[in-house]
Amino acid sequence: TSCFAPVRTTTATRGQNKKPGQTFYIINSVKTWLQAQRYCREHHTDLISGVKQLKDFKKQHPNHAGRHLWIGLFRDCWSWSDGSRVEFNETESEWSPRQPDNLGNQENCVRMQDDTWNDDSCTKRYKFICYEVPE
Ligand SMILES: [Ca+2]
Repeated sequence: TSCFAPVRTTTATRGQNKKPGQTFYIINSVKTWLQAQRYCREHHTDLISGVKQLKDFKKQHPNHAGRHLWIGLFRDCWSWSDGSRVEFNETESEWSPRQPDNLGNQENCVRMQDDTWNDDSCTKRYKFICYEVPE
């Protein structure tokens, strides 16, 4: 089951000073979730993180529905890749019907499809969304 404890990672500062005007990049190269996180941190800022970013992304890219895209949400208690606090509750989250199901007890990362979330195996390869904050 999911858990909504505050993030404890040492990267927590990455997401604390999010500025407006961030840019989103849909990376059309399939990677595992960890590879996707590394790519975003090397080339941009991080995987898309937080309900507000997902809403902004939806506004800026209304035609992405139906694609499987890694987002920054993962389970360790659920956390966002950039250390943003997990601030959604069950009513604000956008899980697909019957998700998260943690199928096979190995689904610890989250991808998006049709604007809803599905936990999936972190080693599967999907395209993904990075964000970048202005300097
Ligand atoms: Ca699932």
